[in-house]
Amino acid sequence: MPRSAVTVSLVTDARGGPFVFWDDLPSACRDAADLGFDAIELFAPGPQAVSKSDLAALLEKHRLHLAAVGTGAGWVIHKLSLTNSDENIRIKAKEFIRSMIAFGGAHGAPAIIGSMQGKWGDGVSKEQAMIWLGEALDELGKFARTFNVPLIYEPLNRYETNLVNTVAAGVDLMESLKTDNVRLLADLFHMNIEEADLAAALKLGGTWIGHIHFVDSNRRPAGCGHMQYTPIAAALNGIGYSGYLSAEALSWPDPHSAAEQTIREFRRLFGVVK
Ligand code: LER
Ligand code: MN
Repeated sequence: MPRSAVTVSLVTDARGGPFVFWDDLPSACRDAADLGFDAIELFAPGPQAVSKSDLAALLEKHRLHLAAVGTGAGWVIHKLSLTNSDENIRIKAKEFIRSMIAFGGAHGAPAIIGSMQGKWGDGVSKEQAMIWLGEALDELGKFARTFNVPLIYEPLNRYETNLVNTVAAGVDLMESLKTDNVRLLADLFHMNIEEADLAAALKLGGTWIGHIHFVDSNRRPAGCGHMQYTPIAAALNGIGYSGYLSAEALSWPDPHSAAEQTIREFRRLFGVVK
């Protein structure tokens, strides 16, 4: 049975981005718990954003899990990427991601590599970028295992990366790795741009799929665009998906309404009453 999660951003520079709750972690946790979410997904500026004990206390108080932590701040704030032509930047990108793996891992949550994958071009060939990306995923996936969590890798749409845009390309990348501790994130917003058939892509992803960004075609909360969720839910049930459906959506029309809309749609699709 899939579980529900909702995003919280503590990254000021990401304002306007697809996150439901913003800035105030305690009140986001209260609202998420009151609405009946199982977990929050945290987008933080770095591992120091909230102490291990404060986060553990908040999660415990509200009976929430930590679904995942994003690493995108390494790109948004520090302009780091795993495929930059400068070796020093690639090393710093891996250090940042390691710190976020440890941050999430302390709460049983995996880290997500999305925008930190970077792009090819600017003197870097696609072949070279894919080699660097594969090596980084192997190294970081192995590190994540020391916390008993997988590492989550996210294909993005063509306007955000030119490396891996589809679930099929993501599966090829997963199968080329030495580690078996990396899983794919299927973000329905990116998939709506890139996939011919979202349900077929999810079936193809099968057990490689470890996390879902649950959102509508226009990046508004599920149910506020033209996404066809019935075949998506059937595909997820068909592959036995039991991970999170996490609302990485615009806080439209406002954070509370976006979260409420998401959990209503989640329950309608998966029939879960907490
Ligand atoms: C960005 O578009 C996205 O979907 C994030 O989850 C990854 O940085
Ligand atoms: Mn996403």
